[in-house]
Amino acid sequence: MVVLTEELADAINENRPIVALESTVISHGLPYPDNWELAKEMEAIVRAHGAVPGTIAVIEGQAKVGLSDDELAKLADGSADVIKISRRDFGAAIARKAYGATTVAATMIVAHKAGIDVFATGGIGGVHRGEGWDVSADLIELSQTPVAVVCAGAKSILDLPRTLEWLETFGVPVVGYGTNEFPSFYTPHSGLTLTERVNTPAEAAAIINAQWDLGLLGGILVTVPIPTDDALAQERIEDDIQQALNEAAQQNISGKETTPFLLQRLVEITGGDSLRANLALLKNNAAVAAQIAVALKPADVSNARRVDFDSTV
Ligand code: PSU
Ligand code: MN
Repeated sequence: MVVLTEELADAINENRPIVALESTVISHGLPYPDNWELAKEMEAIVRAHGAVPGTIAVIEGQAKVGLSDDELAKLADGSADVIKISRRDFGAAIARKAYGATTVAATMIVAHKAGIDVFATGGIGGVHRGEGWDVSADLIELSQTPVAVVCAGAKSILDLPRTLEWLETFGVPVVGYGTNEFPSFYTPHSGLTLTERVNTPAEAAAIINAQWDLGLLGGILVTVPIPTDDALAQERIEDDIQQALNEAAQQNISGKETTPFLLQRLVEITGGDSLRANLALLKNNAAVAAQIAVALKPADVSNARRVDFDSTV
């Protein structure tokens, strides 16, 4: 069962626009205290654009939407042992009354159970480079859970052509927001062309609505390029990524450790430049997601798709 704060339960019952936010980026994607400040800032940005933020995590075995300051701090400051939770990990984390930070996949699951249609994150997981068959559960979730995920594409630590192919195969719409190109997280460019472009929140909302109205209840990816001023230089970041990937291979990093390892090494290798870019795109995505949530008119869509939520706290 999913537990909502009173504010979020009210917002859902009153069909107000809501934006879900994930917590793996807080616990495993960014260093302290930037992660704590970012979590608070993303919530504030969502509010400033007229929507209610719902940060999602597992707290002492409860899947929660909307966190207190104390709960957010526990996820951010390293004082608790926080598990990285994807679809497969919920049961164990809940049974053990653990703290868990939710990935894109896990955040989509909880958002959908609560009746939330829009979710802002940094970048989705995808098909990793190499022949190791490391494919993020985020992709599978996008194919089966009706939440619109606003992101800056996928990082070029991944195999972006294969990631896009995978999304096409499994029927996930990928929409460029003000771009015809799949953004590659730290830069607006990847050289990969998208089939759909929108220029306004209303256009994005119309596509989301139309897809779901037809009963195609899967995820929709809205990809927003990092703002130009915050973007990193393409060639340099590619070299740095290659270095991080080489180190991961040398140290036999695998499974769920891979993405956090690469992100942390990149922050170190770039002397903090990748961190600044990451923070900037997360805030930008929060603003775009809130505008899409406002344009989506939750009254039209959420009620039909709501699954269930439990008590309020
Ligand atoms: N992208 C980021 N920062 C992150 C992640 C992605 O820029 O912290 C997290 C997201 O929560 C995503 C997860 O769902 O990494 C993907 O992990 P994996 O590759 O193990 O599926
Ligand atoms: Mn993986």
